[in-house]
Amino acid sequence: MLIRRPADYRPSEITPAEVYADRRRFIAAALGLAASSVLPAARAATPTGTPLTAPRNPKFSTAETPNSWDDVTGYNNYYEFGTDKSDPAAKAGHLRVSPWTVTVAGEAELRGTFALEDLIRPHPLEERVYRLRCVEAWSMVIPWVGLPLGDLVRRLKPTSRAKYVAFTTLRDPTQMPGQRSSVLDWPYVEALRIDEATHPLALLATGVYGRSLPNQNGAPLRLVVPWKYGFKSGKAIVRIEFMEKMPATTWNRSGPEEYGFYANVNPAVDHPRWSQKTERRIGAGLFAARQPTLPFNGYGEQVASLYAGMDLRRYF
Ligand SMILES: Nc1nc2c(c(=O)[nH]1)N[C@H]1C(S)=C(S)[C@@H](COP(=O)(O)O)O[C@H]1N2
Ligand SMILES: [Mo]
Repeated sequence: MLIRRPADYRPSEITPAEVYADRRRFIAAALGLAASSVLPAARAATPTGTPLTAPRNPKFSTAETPNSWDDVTGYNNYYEFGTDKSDPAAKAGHLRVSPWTVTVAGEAELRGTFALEDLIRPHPLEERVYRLRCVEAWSMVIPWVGLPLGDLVRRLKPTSRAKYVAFTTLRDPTQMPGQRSSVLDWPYVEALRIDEATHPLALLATGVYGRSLPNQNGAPLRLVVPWKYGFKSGKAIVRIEFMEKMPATTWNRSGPEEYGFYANVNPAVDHPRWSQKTERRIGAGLFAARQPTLPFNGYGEQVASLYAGMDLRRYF
């Protein structure tokens, strides 16, 4: 026999795609890098998810080259599934993201528990290519698909007492193994001031790369606040609560000296344990130079006025 058909191979001769991908991620994780920066992909990455109709909004998109599908979906922070960058891709796949409901509570006229589709249906989706700057001093460029958070907030009609809005992630230790550890207080809650939430740059994402979100990126609904450190952008949101007082938030509770409520990207305020002046662009390669971190992650022209007169060293 000259040419062997796939059925003729013994299993031991084959490296399944998943094993190969896992090996790349494992090597990458050991080096603290994105998979794509260590070994070339065996094949063109195959995007998953349902295609979404979402024209790009150039006004709110960076011209920088987006990170690869592999980087965006293979190098993640999502402590509900473990603390390694490769854990979410390996472990979030089984999370049931449909049906999904979101409860709107607190200081708003339109309260209640809504099917996700009913909550977002009136809002057209658009694509926005945003920089993501993690507090750990790495960054990516990600083509999100979503709806402006402000449009939804206005539809929910916050009362005049609503000064903050909190976003809560699903709490379900049977589906989220990381929640069986006390690495953070569960559920994950992050919040914004109401004027931050209604800023045109704040996005509620339902997709990435033109398709519905992979679970590791926060399916079926996650926040994206591009001028803040990534931890403010909660994933798998089940509750939106309007509040008069500033709520306690997960990362601020876990380390108040290290993670402020505002968490605006600020190269002038170092984390107590590392500098925030520069960042490593994931996927840029092992020997690429670090790049300077910009105030408000480069979105200062749009958002700096939200913080006029505030001491950003104190309110970090
Ligand atoms: N529920 C939840 N949301 C979360 C996190 C998390 O651990 N749990 N990690 C945050 C951090 S630190 C970052 S940098 C971003 C990463 O988003 P990405 O994996 O889609 O790039 O998600 C944020 N949202
Ligand atoms: Mo992060």
